[in-house]
Amino acid sequence: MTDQWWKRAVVYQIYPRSFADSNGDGIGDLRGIIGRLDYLADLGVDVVWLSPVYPSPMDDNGYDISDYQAIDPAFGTLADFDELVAGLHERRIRLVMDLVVNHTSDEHPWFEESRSGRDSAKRDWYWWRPEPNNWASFFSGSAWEYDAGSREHYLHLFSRKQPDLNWENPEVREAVYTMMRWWLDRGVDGFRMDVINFISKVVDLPDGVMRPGERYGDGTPYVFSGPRIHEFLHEMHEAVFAGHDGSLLVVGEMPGVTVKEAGLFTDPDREEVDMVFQFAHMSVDQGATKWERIPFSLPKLKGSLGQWQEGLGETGWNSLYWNNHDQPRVVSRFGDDDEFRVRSAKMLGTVLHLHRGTPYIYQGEELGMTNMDFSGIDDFRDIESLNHYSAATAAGHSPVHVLDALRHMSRDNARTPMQWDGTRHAGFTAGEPWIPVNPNHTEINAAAQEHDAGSVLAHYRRLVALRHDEPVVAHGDFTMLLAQHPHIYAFVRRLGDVRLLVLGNFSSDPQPVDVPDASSWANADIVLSNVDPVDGEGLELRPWEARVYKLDLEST
Ligand code: TEU
Ligand code: CA
Repeated sequence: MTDQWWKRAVVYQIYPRSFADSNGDGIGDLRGIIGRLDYLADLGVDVVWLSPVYPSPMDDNGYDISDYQAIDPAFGTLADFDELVAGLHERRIRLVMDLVVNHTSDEHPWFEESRSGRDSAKRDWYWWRPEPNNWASFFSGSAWEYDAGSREHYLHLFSRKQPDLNWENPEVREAVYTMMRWWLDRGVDGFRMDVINFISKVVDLPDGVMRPGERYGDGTPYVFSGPRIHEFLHEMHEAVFAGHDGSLLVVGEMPGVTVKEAGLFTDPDREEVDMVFQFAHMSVDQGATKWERIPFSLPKLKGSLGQWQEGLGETGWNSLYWNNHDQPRVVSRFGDDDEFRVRSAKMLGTVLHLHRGTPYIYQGEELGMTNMDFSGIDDFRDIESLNHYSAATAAGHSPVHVLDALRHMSRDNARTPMQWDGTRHAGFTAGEPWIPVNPNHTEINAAAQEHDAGSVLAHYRRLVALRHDEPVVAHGDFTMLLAQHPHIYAFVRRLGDVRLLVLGNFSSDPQPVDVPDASSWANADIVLSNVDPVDGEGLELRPWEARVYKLDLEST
């Protein structure tokens, strides 16, 4: 088995549109990232995952690609890209690109040729039907669009400008593998593969179940991890990754994936992917849809993450994340973004990063950035949010109610500009930002935390260092404790004679902690905490406190 270096790695996700703008047009770009490489090196991360920077009409901010082998002028040039790769590699940081091949843009030459006529050579590169089925799009409305020119409908699980590719067609697969090899030859170190478990569909596209009150059916049972998904991913491994003797990182984003399926996808012997992004813990505070909030329950969150720790304990591997460009900020969601913002941000990072798996830091998470207090619908930019607003209000939901749901769950909460300093527009741009900067940047910003040992940034640097220095963090097994405790997250990691006890208080009240054989931890060292421990107080955690004990049986 190749050296699975990514088990010791920490990944940093950059959403280029909102990271750093170098030319004052209010849109982040590659030269902006190049200007911040030392910041990433100081944080200690091993990999950068770069969300899409390819030419795109930007209907879904780049997840709608019209040319896979170039850079969108808004982000820069291929020369800028090569300079970025060189700058990262100089700092021993690898670059993982975003691979969006479940669908293309409707302005991609492949689709333009496909829609040019029913007998087009690329007609079968997409899903065309005389009549649509009843499937819903993830961005509201039908998953089908009528093309007047060729008088048929095409499938688009996301926006109508994101037609789904037909992976049943070997020409499509070969074209994708050729493109992937082109980027690897250019020095790229792997891929984050967008909704990659959607590429194999049940080919007769049966109607989905209609939920009461819904206009469209749920097609996901015929899309999630379809009949040929393992065949396609293994074929891709053979065609693209096999020659790279494990030096790459390949992570599949897989909405709806089960623990069992993930065990198959990430089993090294099966040569499919190294790890997956699963979403179970991202819906613990959601009702039937992401817009219907339900009260947060810590036992439910522990139940979900615990199940994945156990399920992939022997074979396979987990990705660990609270945030990405599709989720609201975790400190506002599961933490306390007011009185205890700094402490809860550190506690959430500690609890996540010490699980078994590869942790992902989303830009700004290491600063404790919060959700945005959006004033009205005009503040939003995200197609999913805007489509939901118009669909929900058209269906009679009160705009106030829908706006409230958007404030909590909209993806735009993750997409407000990176807060580099306290100046106008947070040092993100000298121009007018494409989306408003969070006014709390005057308090929450990188410059203020750079040299502050008590900052969230300093704590994340310590977290990354702990994974690099303590093999138990990367390779230890995982045992959940106090699974039903409503406020305490507690677990043990073990590797040989070394044990870690990780404790986190998810409440604004002090919490006594009664862990099994507590006495054995009495003479353990505290290797990380977010509140200066007071001696002799036994195992009681203050509000939002995190503490990590290390016991080395060999030395005691
Ligand atoms: O996201 C897929 C996906 O699962 C999200 O749409 C998610 O369900 C939703 O946003 C949560 O609310 C990927 C990309 O990460 C996302 O940015 C793209 O919009 C989407 O695919 C289509 O490419
Ligand atoms: Ca720019």
